[in-house]
Amino acid sequence: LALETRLRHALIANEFILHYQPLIDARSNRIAGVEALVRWQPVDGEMVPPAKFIPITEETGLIVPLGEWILRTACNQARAWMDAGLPPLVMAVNLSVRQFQSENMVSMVRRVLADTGLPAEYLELELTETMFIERGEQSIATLKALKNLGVCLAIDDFGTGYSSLAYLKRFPIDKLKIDQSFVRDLAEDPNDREIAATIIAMARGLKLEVLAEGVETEQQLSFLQQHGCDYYQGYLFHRPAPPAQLDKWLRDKL
Ligand code: G
Ligand code: G
Ligand code: MN
Ligand code: NA
Repeated sequence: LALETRLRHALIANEFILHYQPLIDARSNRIAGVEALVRWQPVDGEMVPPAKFIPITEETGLIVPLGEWILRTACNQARAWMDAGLPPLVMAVNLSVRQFQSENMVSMVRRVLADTGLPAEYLELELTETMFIERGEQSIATLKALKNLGVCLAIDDFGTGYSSLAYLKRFPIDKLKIDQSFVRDLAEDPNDREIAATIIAMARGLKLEVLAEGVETEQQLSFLQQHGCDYYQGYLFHRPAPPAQLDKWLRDKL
């Protein structure tokens, strides 16, 4: 069967699942939130990573209903953790370009927040720089409408896009997520150290929060600490995991 047809069926058959990866607050060393990461778990097959199917869902438009399912499931999970008595955590959800540019995006987010009862301040939407290259004015309008809902806006994979930095002063952004390609070789590559340090300094100057992705070693962590990074995410702390596996960790670390 064509992959597109299998993916449409997978959405109906409820074969998608979300894993969650903790985001660590540098000051308290506790969990500030989690990022939702989608996987496809066919009933009779191996788990498929998003890189293998998200691009096809983007091309076919299936990302719009899938993206709504992801947002709803993530917000429900955040609400469930809250209702279970855990201190509130931020739920970070990735948006794709096609989703961001779809007509009813803002009303969809508003509806999901209302349906799930998650306060907007606990939802963080991860955007990418490529979303802003075209349709600049339209992007600003969408971002402002999202901000007006009360959600947080983060730039994912920061530093890898081709857009200009001008959007940083015009768009209502709250957080930069330093792409893991700059974190990976921090110990060996002086250029990466310079780039990471500069992004952190720039974020501070612009009064944005900054998170480093892909933190795997104590050495990377210590460099980022010295430069005043606000949040970390990476295998050093926790891999993306199903919610049941995170429950105990969340109770200890929140
Ligand atoms: O989860 P992984 O660990 O393999 O994620 C790989 C990439 O897939 C991420 O960098 C992200 O761009 C994309 N991705 C993962 N989950 C989602 C999601 O829920 N929505 C969208 N649009 N992209 C996602
Ligand atoms: O949304 P984004 O493109 O940032 O997706 C994050 C991706 O990074 C996911 O695929 C996730 O599984 C992966 N990831 C998270 N932590 C680490 C890490 O410490 N090392 C590596 N190599 N990948 C990571
Ligand atoms: Mn992300
Ligand atoms: Na990223």
